[in-house]
Amino acid sequence: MITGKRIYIMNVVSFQPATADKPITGQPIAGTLSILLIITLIGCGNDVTGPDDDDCPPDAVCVGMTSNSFVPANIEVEVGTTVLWINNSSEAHTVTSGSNGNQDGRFNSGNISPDGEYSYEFTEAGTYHYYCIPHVQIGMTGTVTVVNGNSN
Ligand SMILES: [Cu+2]
Repeated sequence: MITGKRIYIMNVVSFQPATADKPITGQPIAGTLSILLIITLIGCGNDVTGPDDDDCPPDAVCVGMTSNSFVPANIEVEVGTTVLWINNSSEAHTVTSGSNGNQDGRFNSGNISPDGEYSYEFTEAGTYHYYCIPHVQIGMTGTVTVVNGNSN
């Protein structure tokens, strides 16, 4: 019993230098937090999807949605192309045709939840402006320019 107590005390005493070392052991933790922060920032970067994104099917042209923008905002596609909007952000968005917050009635996705998608096939040449209803006032707008394909 007495030996056990002594061991206990020894442990407490030997624990003391470990506590003094805390700033040193704290550095790797801070480093880990920095790495996590960097990963988080890179993760935000991954929200930016586009035509080359892995989530984009080979037969579609894709536009990503960040928290406040379409990426890329302006695209040009050939007639008959299906454009797929992918919401990789943490906010709900809409893909609504029209400009300056005025719908033209051509298409409207309704709310697209995070991880949600919306697609629309453009069957006629022209310039199609669209916007996100919740975020149009902070400039979340885009344009799809549809051109006649080259007959090879
Ligand atoms: Cu939005």
